[in-house]
Amino acid sequence: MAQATTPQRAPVPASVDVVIVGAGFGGMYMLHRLRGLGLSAIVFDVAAGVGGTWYWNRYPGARCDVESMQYSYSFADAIQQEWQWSELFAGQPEILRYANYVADRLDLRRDMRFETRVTAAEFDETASRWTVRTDRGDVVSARFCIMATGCLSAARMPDFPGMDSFTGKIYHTGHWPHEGVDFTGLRVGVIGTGSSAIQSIPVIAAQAKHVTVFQRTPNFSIPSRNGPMPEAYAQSWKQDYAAKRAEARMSRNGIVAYPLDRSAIETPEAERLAIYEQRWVSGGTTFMAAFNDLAVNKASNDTAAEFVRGKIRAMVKDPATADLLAPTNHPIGTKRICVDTDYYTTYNRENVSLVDVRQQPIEALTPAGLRVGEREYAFDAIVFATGFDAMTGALTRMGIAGRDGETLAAKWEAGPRTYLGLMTAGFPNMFMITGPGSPSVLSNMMVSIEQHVDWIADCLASMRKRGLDLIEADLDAEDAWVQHVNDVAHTTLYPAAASWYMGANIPGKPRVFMPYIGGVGAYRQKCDAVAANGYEGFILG
Ligand code: N01
Repeated sequence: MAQATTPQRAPVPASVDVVIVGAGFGGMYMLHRLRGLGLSAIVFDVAAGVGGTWYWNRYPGARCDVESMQYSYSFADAIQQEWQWSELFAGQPEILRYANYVADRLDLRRDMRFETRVTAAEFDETASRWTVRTDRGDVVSARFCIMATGCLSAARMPDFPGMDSFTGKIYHTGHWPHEGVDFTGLRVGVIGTGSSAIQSIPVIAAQAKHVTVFQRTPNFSIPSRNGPMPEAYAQSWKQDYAAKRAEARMSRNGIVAYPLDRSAIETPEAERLAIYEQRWVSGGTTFMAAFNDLAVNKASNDTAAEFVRGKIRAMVKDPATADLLAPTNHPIGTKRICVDTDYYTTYNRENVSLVDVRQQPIEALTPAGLRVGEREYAFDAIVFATGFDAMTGALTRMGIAGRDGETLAAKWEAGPRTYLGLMTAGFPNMFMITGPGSPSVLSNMMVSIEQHVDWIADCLASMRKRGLDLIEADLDAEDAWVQHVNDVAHTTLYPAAASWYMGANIPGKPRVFMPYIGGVGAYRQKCDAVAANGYEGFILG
């Protein structure tokens, strides 16, 4: 958004131990840990405040699909005891309030500079330091650079012909206006049917004159069953937080989900359906933990997919619309499963219609709206719920250059390459929080963020103790890890879907399964073992 005047900021130091890019939950906790080690640090963020994802994604209905009691920091018991969540699944405004509360509580902002975009980070081999530049003319020298840039922060806008010709308003869910949008009486087009669309469509439909949804790929969505937080439920978590957090850290997805340790296909049908029904009634993404083989066995997966398709057909009155909404082109869960409030039943409203753009894509925006084939649709506003250049976009767009001036964008041209998702060879002293090759987006991000931040902080402390000041991923270790990430992904059904996990949503992006699917607990053990073995696979100097 254009700034009339450049906002005031506190001075930026010329030299620090660590530059952190990003003031979301990753950058916030990283700063806190670095302070605890007595290291100097500065955090840059293009936003005007803390919160990252929750700062930007202010679209109507934006809500976390990990339960509130689990989607929060665990590192400070006082904070987790005193913060009160009002709903089972917190909405964006409440999560942003929480981020601000933590920032206040830990006095984080004095080392943060907002409305400042990092435009370059270059490694100076002679000095073994990073030079970080910003769009406000800052030049900072740092021993370490930590990228807390988020996995879903680089919004993706398709470049339809005629984009500039549309005379109505254009919005992207990932960059929603802070003052909100009133759709009352308007004709609204929504492009996309991923998590953001599925959450926002019911809310927009309740306001707008008419909503037309353009769907390329239908998605599986599970009802959230959100509601006010029962006091007794919150207390049961708070009383047992230490044990529950420990369980989440060693779990598959960083969520206490009580997975059933049995195969779907080997369970008699009546019993299997009863289990699905029970998960459906309790709601949320833990539906996928109903059996232990839904991600790896197609026949088992089919039973879950068919169960959800049956639910969609039962909820949506018009059979043709129900058919369009029932996904058949990917196994359930292999595109990020969605969680909703009244999504499918919204299509029973008179003022909502669905347009299939799989065979016949959106061709162009026009002054009045958009065109699909011969047909033009007229709108007052178009909402792009078209997602993100996930996992790599924020990093490759930043102007990062390592040894010999090699850019990260060039190194990752054929797909991201990291060791443990923490570092990439040729870029010494540059860490990533929840980078590609780590469980990140396949997990409760809070759990994965804390694990990475703790690992990095402990690594820096260990280096200091040993008098070391350089760490870099070893290329062989990186190659082996990339291979392992790939091998594990291909034991699952995930690569069968054209998902953003695979880079498939960005034209020309290499098709590589980017996150690590081996499980949060197993991954943590691997990272801990690497550290215990003297940072095996890293070159230290
Ligand atoms: O983005 P998406 P999102 N013409 O990439 C469609 C997290 N999240 O912002 O599938 C027509 O999932 C595209 O179609 P297709 C969560 O991890 C979490 O919704 O590529 N359609 C797709 O339907 C999530 O997965 C929460 O065929 C076009 C949609 O746009 C991730 O963020 C809430 C198109 C994009 O869906 C991203 O979700 C929200 C075109 N040219 C988000 N281009 C919660 O915690 C794209 N599409 C609840």
